[in-house]
Amino acid sequence: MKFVDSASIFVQAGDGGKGCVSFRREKYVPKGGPDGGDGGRGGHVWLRTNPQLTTLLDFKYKNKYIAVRGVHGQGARKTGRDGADIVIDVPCGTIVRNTETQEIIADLTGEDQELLIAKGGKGGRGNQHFATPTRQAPRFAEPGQSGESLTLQMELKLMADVGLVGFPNAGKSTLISVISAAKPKIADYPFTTLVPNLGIVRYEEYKSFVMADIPGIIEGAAEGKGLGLQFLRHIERTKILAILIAADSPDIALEYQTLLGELAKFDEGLLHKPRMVVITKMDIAAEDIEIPVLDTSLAVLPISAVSGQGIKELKDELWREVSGRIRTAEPAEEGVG
Ligand SMILES: Nc1nc2c(ncn2[C@@H]2O[C@H](COP(=O)(O)OP(=O)(O)OP(=O)(O)O)[C@@H](O)[C@H]2O)c(=O)[nH]1
Ligand SMILES: [Mg+2]
Repeated sequence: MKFVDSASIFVQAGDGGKGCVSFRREKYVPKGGPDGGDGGRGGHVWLRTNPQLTTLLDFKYKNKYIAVRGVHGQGARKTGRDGADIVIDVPCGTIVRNTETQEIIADLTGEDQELLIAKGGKGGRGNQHFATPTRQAPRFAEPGQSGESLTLQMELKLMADVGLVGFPNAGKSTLISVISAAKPKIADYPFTTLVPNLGIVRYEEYKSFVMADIPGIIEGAAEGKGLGLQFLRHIERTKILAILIAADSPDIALEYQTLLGELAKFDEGLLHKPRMVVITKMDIAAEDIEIPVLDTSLAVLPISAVSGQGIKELKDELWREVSGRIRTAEPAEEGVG
């Protein structure tokens, strides 16, 4: 099983360059004053959120980030160059912990958010700074300071408004592909989606919301069946859940209960989120399909990604819920997302 939504990396900022010990040498001035320049600062290490990213998978292949040190100072008061900074791109929604203390350093939820995670060491001062009336020829300079280093534990909980939940093959990726610009892989076998996809759904002019498509879940996911429940962490912060069930399901009510059961095993709080049911693949539904009443307060929307049936109504309903314009009988519980 791939754990793409957590990763551990080591970051080390550069050390500062050494200050220089040097004395001015000019023609006719046999013994000039101290002119040793300062060392440059070591390179910093930054984290930066990149809305294009939806997994921490890249860190499986590269998990050490070491910035270079500052250049040492030189004679003639020449300051050494600073070491180049390293910027590490992470997805929005990355929670960063110090592995050693387990303390949360940051929850990077914004777009293009930057965080200085390891500070480069200051350069040492050159001997030009240490001359005094009684010590006109200091033969020493400061060393550079060490750059910070630490091991980070990162966990991703994607930032999205709507989370799609359903059995494999329910049509989650197909839905996100027709209502957003996301182009996920779609196929008629289970577990096509292995990493989450995010799509921006445009609604009228200037309005939009973000939808997350995650791998399918099956009965027993809590015990590790299928891809397990690890991806459910990505819907912990969504405002609402859309539960997708295919119209050709052998038992819609049972499928619904099974999904809720698995959600609850992962996090009871997920059941407190507002949710709706989307019956997909209506174009291949039996003529006499009867959609059972699952819950009287629940919106149930029949759609077909193929014919376009119900897509507009679904977008309307999603927008209403996401923008919080209507409140259902039960107030949406705060603090679970
Ligand atoms: N006829 C019809 N087929 C659909 C519709 N939506 C999806 N499908 C088909 O159902 C199959 C599964 O679709 P996906 O979108 O990959 O399903 P998924 O829920 O993302 O599946 P996993 O990623 O495996 O969890 C594909 O063959 C789709 O073409 C629909 O509205 N009508
Ligand atoms: Mg899929």
